[in-house]
Amino acid sequence: ALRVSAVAEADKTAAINKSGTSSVPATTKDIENKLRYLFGRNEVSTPNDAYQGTAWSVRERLIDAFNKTHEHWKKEDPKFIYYLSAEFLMGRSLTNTVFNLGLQGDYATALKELGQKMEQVAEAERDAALGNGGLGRLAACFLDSMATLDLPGWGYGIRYKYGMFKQALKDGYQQELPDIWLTSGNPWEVRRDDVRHMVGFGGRVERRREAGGREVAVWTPAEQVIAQAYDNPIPGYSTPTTSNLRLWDALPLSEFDLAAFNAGDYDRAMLARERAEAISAVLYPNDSTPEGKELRLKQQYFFVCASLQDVLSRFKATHGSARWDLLPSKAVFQLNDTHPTIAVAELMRLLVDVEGLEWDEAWGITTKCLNYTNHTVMPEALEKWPVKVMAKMLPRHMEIIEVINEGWTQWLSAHLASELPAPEERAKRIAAMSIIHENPWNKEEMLVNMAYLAVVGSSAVNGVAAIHSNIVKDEIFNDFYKIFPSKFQNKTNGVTPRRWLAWCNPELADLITQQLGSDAWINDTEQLTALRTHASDPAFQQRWAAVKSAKKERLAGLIKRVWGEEVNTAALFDIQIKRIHEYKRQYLNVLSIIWRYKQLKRMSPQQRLQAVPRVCVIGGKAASAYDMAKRIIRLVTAVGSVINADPDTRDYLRLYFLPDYNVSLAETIIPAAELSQHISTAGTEASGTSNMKFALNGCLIIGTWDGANIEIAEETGVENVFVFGVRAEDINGLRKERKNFKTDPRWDEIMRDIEGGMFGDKEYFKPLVDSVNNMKVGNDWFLLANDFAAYLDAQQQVDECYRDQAEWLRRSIMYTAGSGKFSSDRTIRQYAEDIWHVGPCRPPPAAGGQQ
Ligand code: BZD
Repeated sequence: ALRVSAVAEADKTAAINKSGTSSVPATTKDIENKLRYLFGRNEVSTPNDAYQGTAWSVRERLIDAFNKTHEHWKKEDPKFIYYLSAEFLMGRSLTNTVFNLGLQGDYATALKELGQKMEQVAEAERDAALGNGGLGRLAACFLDSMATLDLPGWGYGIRYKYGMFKQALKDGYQQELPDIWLTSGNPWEVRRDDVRHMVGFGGRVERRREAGGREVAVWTPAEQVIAQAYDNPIPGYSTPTTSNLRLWDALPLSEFDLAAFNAGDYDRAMLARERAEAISAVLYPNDSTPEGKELRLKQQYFFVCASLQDVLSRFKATHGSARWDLLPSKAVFQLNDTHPTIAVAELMRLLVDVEGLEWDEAWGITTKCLNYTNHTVMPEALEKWPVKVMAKMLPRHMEIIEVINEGWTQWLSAHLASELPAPEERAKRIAAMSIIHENPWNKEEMLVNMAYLAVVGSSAVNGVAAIHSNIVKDEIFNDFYKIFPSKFQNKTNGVTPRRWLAWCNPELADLITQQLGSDAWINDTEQLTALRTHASDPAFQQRWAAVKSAKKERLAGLIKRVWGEEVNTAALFDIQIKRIHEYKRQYLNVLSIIWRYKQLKRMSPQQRLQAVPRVCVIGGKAASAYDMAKRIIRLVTAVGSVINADPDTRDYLRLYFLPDYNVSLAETIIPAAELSQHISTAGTEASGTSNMKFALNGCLIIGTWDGANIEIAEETGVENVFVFGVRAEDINGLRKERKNFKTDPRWDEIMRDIEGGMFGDKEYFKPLVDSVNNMKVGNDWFLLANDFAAYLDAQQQVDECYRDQAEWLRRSIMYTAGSGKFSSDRTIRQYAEDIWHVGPCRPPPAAGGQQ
């Protein structure tokens, strides 16, 4: 007989027991069967059991939708988008899949029958963390929107065995643990044993003359691996469309070297296998400085080569090998940053060496098919590979890049002849725009500039927020912009309103739906503007506040689990969650918390009663080799332990570092946030996307005039945002004058406190203090001292506003109401219209389906 957990009501248990399995609804039975036959477990007794049974059951519905969509797309043969990205930060899939497919009723009831709650069951899933941060999560939001908008398109990437490391704290310091996410199987993927491609590395290139007299390059790689496809179906919301994320796993050509094995050399027998598997083994945990390791280039080429072969072989199957001129009308590739830029050379190689096209024809096709998105302006983040490394690993590609660069610089020379008649001037400009150039720090070394290769090889180049796209045009690629102004575009980022409001904050979503009279805002977020007229309505504000309170309670529960401490849920919940980086200035946040603490200490108990209580939360991972970022984490935990233990102030101020920030944690934290911090030095954060998620959930922003903060302020009303700090156009001047800058006395005091050991660990914090205090050019690069006083003022305004709860709630509603623009549906529509030139292609509704 079936045993259900104690939470199930007695009558239900009786009903099930009485009639055996026959009264159990089909879905319940299916969940049990999956658990029984796939895992050999006879009862659903834990949320994890329920998760496994449910996920494997949902998977079948998902695959049905996937198959129907792809049958339809095959028949219609529309133009396809291929989103090439080294990272897809998908997070959990169960809730999103169930809701996007409209199956929540079925599964919620079935789980209830089994004595389980959908919410808890969903928590048993491990995050798919195949990305670092913003760039990877953007790719995931884009897949959701493409499917929801019925756009034929796939993501292509790497199936890392180990994703983003898990972060733990040990004595307040970051510790990195491996992310072993595939151990209990992955119900959200389908291995395609019939989809495999060979990928080669190294070796040599020879010339051969073909029968017709044409000279061809023949590349004989020294090493070959197999790219094995895994498909991850991507369900759209409120549509039968279910698209695909195809990820590649690297396998050895043969299980092991039999000759070596027979000779008794077991280590050598396994070597090729290990080398191959290393390629898709682990995600590089760096989110801003490129990892110059050969293995990283190998990863990039591995997934690009497999993906392009895959697309070209499907194209050939439909259109034969004589109509390559049609390729740009059937396929468009988006390069997510420079990581897949080797695609420029690889597409040329496939068209010229393999398919036998003439160079010029191939170049015309290649540049029509490719587009490039830039995500960062920081010079050290722009990827460059030593020519030596590239030539050794990808000898044919290096030749192709050299030929591309020759053609490019020759063309430039002619193009610039009238503008720069003096030969030295012209040579200088050409050198500055050359794809291959000297390493400025080591004249001996030549580098391939991947961003320049992407710009030259693409039809469109875009930044990810208005200010960022202007910096792309006016600074980092200005020489290119002057020559090809129409190539450069802006596509302000967006986030999916499904995951980031409807599914992660169903209480707020229900309130909005009730107020607007329909849930149509979920795929038409512009409808949220109608909330503006209710922003000052006290009754609506009260209901709005009740939702926020419930979410704060939940976050308080999480803090309790992690830190063992109760927090005051009437306090202002102040959050900064993102990768730890000097430019994002978590350090500045800590400095202001220290100042707040010192002020509270100086007050009398009577005065303190007037203070606005705050619970500050900081979360984020530091790249393993980023020493300064790790020191910042330690500063947060050290300051937190002093503040949280102080009986004088602990009712008014807390600081907690929440370890292992990831997509799922964001889904809990963001709905509970009242104030969120986006305080990067102006001109450094390309866009930011968590700012959009917070705004969507009615969270106020304290931020600099940077990235998408600017556009959020425009939509929300700049008077509703706590904006502070220097502007991007003043940064260069201020950096030069930094040594003459007179720091605020409050700043000096705090620096003395940290140096003097107020938070312990003074030796460890010394480099942090020095990084912002030695008044030589280049120090305090991110201008914390310049923004410090303005930041404290803005924090003061936050307190004043919070005292007036009606005003705070009005603003909170205005943020959600102003979020319409920041749906990734809008972003994707703009890519589809302005860059991809791809239209929707919706499969017919499933028989008996809800859509
Ligand atoms: O991309 C981020 C930017 O910093 C954000 O401002 C922006 O909102 C998002 C999305 O456009 N960039 C990254 O996340 N970059 C990386 O993660 C990364 C990863 C590997 C190598 C280099 C950068």
